[in-house]
Amino acid sequence: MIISLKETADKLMAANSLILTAHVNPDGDAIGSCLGLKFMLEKLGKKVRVLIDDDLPKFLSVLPGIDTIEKPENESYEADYLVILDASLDRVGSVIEKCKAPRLNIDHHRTNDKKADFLYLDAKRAATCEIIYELGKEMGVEFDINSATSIYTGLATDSGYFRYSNTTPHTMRAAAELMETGIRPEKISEAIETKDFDVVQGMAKALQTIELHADGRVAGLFLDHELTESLDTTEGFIDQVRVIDGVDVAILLKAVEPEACRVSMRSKKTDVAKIAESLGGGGHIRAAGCTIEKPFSQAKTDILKVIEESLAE
Ligand SMILES: [Mn+2]
Repeated sequence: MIISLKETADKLMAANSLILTAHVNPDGDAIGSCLGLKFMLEKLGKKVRVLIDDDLPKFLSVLPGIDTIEKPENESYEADYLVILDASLDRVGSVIEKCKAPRLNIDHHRTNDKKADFLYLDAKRAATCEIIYELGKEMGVEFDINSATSIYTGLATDSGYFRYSNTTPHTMRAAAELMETGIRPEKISEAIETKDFDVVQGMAKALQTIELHADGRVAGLFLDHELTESLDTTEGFIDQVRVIDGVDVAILLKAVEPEACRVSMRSKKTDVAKIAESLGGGGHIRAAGCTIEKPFSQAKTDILKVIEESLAE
């Protein structure tokens, strides 16, 4: 059932205990929205746990409360609601089986599968954290340095530090208001952008695989299984590709298994959410992804073919 922002706030306020979760392979928005909402709900006296069925990326260790995030154990979890943030139900791993509470889904992905018991979806928002900010206002919770740091992080990372086309005046007003709590954006971005030496070396290796296709309108990094295995992270790699002059669609393809490749896409004109959806994935018009259950070279051929057929004029 689709519900309004107010109904979402009412449900959260009426609950006593909540379990919050977000997608596997979590990013700044997934974790920022879990922690931001957790801090606000705790201020209202709620019992809140955050369960993420994955390892947390090191670059998010700057976030207050990151140590309170739990990995689901082999048990079942009780709560008044399971709140799924920044994803559809099928992207949260084993949490969905381990907690049978009514599903309250809060998301900004246009491609949300709408299978939750209650869904608040606003695809105009740059980040789920932008919705969490609105929920804070709706619930009348005052932002403090902890909730503001978490929410700001999601706003900043999902909007490319307020540079991508999803950035709106509302996004910037939200960020400005959060800044009033005393958070320091330069400290947050510095912490998030800090990389270990071997990560930068890995990026150098990955960048050597760069290829141009479709008369320079498509560019990609194509990481075979061996190279993918040797890398700790590929966070931010695609940004090195999307800046190339004349490139509309940037791709990062990683062979995460011998027979499965994960594809991320960014675009300037082409609707990559549509391309991702046609391959069983999802996302946003300008940033989307999917998994192709095929070996590296076949997956590469397939994705390039689909993209070249879908390029915007
Ligand atoms: Mn997001």
